[in-house]
Amino acid sequence: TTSTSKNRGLLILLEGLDRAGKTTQCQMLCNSLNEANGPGSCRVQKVPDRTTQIGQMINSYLASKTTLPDQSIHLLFSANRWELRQTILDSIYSGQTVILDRYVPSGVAYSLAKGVADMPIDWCIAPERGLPRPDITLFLDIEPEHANIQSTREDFGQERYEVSEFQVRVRACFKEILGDGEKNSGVLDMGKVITIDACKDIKTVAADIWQAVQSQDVESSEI
Ligand code: FDM
Repeated sequence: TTSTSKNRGLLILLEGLDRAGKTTQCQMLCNSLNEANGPGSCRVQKVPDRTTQIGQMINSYLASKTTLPDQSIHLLFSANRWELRQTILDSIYSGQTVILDRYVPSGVAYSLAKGVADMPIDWCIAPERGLPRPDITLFLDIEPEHANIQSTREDFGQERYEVSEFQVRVRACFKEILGDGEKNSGVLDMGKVITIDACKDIKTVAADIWQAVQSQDVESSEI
């Protein structure tokens, strides 16, 4: 059911709040898939990609070194994904599975959570239309107040959005836009959406993610 039996790789998205363990779990899943399907058969793509020029603008905004209108930073995050579009498609159609560490749902949820009057949900989603659609989205769910237990990041609180009350609102927005369980039950079509309890220990979460990916019968349709 996974990439080896198909002529294209999978697009797998891991989403969740800051400190949900996404980066660790992306790496663990990637290692497992490379073991199962051969070295290089899978790679992780961090979003935002802070290495591009747009990524550097995003980075200085997140570090509060620059200020930007909420609309501008929203569009820069989206533009950063559009920069990645072709390399993601190239990887997938060459047979490589790509694991995304954040993507469109973060773009919509973090902006919506700001509660800006002239940035309603359809405005937030509009620039995302046409980006590659994940086959499967794993939402790593945590209670915001439990966020730091799992984290390997000791620098939490340094960046702009790393404030507890804001994280509570982001979580509600994630749930609104992703829905729960069935395909297309949310506002965004992010493929099959599966919620993972990310408050469990790292190995259990990794096993739950592995099982979800294995049990997923992915269509080999166009992305
Ligand atoms: N973020 C991330 C957004 O606000 N919009 C987006 O489109 C994306 C991809 O930026 F606070 C936020 C989410 C988080 C920060 O942090 C990126 P990490 O540590 O690079 O995931």
